[in-house]
Amino acid sequence: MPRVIGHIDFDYFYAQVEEVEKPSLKARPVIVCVFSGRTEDSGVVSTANYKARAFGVHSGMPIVQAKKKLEGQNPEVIRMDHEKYEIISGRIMDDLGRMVDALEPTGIDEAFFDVTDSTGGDFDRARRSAESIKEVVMKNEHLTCSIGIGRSKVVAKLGSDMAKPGGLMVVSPDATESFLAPLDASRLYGVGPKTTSSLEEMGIRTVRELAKADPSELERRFGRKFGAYLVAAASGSDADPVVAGLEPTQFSRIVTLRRDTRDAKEVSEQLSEGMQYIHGKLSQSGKSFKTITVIGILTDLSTKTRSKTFETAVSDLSLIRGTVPTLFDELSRTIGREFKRAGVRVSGLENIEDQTSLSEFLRPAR
Ligand code: DCP
Ligand code: CA
Ligand code: CA
Repeated sequence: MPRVIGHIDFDYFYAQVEEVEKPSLKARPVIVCVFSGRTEDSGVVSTANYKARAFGVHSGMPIVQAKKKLEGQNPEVIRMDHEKYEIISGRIMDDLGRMVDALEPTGIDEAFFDVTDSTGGDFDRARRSAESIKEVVMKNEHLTCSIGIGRSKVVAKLGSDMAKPGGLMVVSPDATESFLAPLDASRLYGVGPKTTSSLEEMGIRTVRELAKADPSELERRFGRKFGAYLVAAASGSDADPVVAGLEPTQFSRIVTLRRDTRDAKEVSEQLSEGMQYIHGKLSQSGKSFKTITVIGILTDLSTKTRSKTFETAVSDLSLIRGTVPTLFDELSRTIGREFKRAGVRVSGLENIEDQTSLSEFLRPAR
């Protein structure tokens, strides 16, 4: 049975999150920026929506240059809010985790997944799974994403790249070879500028040429491991498995409230099960946490948070239950609207085991 591997990538992620929060931005160029603080405009563009990209703006471009390109276009310049994007990313990853056999996040806005078992190796069923994933991301977060499906990570990743923005590309096992052959080898996952120029020295530009190259020559040039990877990648048969995110960095739960409200007690009550879930996750994984955050998504879909950090890591359910209403109470005083959805997150995770061994270590020898 062929493997069925997917890659999902959220479209113009930071900028799209900002559009969701403020839909009027959709009609305008948006740049999300990291300000370095030296002068008013020093810093770089973190990402831009497609309206801004049409004028040649891209990630990593100095803000000054981007503004020049967008002169007269009424662009919206937004300060990057990493915390906010992390929260939304975490929520999507939680949703995805429930829909696939294994999920391996590889960045804030992308993940590999495996649906071999749940589709029985059937690529038509895989297409339908990918469509429902896209629907769930749209329904819960109002975001578009791009998905590629193939028989290996390399093929899946290429598929999502080509499907951008908003598309779905399914490359069945039969179609893999002809899909890969004409592409530039530099498009293969893991093939950077250095490898590309070495390949060019060997007269290799396309994947077709790479697939025909002498494997021992590749291994001699690039080392055994990477050489063998290149051979496999060129035929879309790289064997790297999808490894479920090994070390969690946070646990969170978000619910849609039964009605819009600003009442901290009402909100906290509806998160009661969520807190129990988080506590269960902590016990299961043997973790304690240092920071607890309450998350409020307001009726205008903006996300507001309030956190408390403890000096030492804790894990009691009663502590979670005690802290959440207080934080929501504080948060509700600062907002001008009601909560539509609400959540709790614990982060700064530590292994309870490490703490024990540390205290054992510190215990005087007998
Ligand atoms: N990012 C960044 N600086 C970069 C590149 C990216 O801060 N030089 C951030 C902002 C992006 C996010 O990482 O929103 C994801 O990066 P992607 O390369 O996936 O780019 P986008 O999601 O912005 O766009 P695309 O629609 O092309 O995926
Ligand atoms: Ca993206
Ligand atoms: Ca990405």
